[in-house]
Amino acid sequence: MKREALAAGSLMLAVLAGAAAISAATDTPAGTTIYGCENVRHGLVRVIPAAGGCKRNERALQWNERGPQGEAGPAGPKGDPGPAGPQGDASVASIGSLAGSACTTFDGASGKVAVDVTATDLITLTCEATTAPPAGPSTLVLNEIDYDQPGADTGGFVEVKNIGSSAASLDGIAVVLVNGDDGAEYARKALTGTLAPGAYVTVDVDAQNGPDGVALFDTAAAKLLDALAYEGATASATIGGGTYPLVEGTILPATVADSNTEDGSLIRSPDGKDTNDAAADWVFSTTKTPGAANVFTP
Ligand SMILES: [Ca+2]
Ligand SMILES: [Ca+2]
Ligand SMILES: [Ca+2]
Ligand SMILES: [Ca+2]
Repeated sequence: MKREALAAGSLMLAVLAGAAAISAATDTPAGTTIYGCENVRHGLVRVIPAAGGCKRNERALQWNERGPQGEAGPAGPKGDPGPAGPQGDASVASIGSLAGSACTTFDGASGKVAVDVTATDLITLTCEATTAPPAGPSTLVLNEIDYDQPGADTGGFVEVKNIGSSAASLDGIAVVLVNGDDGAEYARKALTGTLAPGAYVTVDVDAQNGPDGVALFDTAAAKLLDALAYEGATASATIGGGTYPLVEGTILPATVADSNTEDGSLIRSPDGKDTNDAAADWVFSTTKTPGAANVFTP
């Protein structure tokens, strides 16, 4: 009988302990210890708020109510809206004003913004690559010549410029110096490589004092590209078996010539100007600019 009574007491303890645990789980902060007192005679258990409150006929008990963590609960309600953001840049007056703005395409090409608004107010901004204008022809001209220096003539040059809008191949192109007396070629300097639009190439050559001529000649096509007759007319030059006039338009007056007393050169002015009229295109300048844009200094 005593054994059964103990068993019943244990059952009661278990039930009461379960009730206490539920109560503690509700009222006690998670992770704290629950304290109780068991009546040694009846097996009754009471929960006390802290350790040390049991009577003489009670046995102190303690246990922790915290079990393994359960699954996460459902999401909570939506929070309050955040504070208003700073004011935006007001430089864009309208969506339409974005049209034509500079942009970069997905492929990395520079382009301009195109704006499209549909009937349903759907706005589409597209960066359209800027298509480069088709390249024009290359145009090589004689641009500057220094053939006379104060005293002995040395260190002369002929400058060639590409005034076209695309690169020019110089292969097969030559600067040809022509004697004014008989129109015969007396020197030739072959060019090679490529000349970018707007670029210059300088040939070191000491051309004769005039009346003489200089020609820019395409030897492959047997074609005169540009010419200058200075200090007199070189009306007919013999180059590569053909004959070519070296006077463009109005002959350059003999007073417009390189100098034996003043340092300088004959230049196209403004730089690169070629109207095929020598008197209008060429001047004497006391500023020499081999390989660079011409500068007119009287
Ligand atoms: Ca001289
Ligand atoms: Ca000179
Ligand atoms: Ca010309
Ligand atoms: Ca120059």
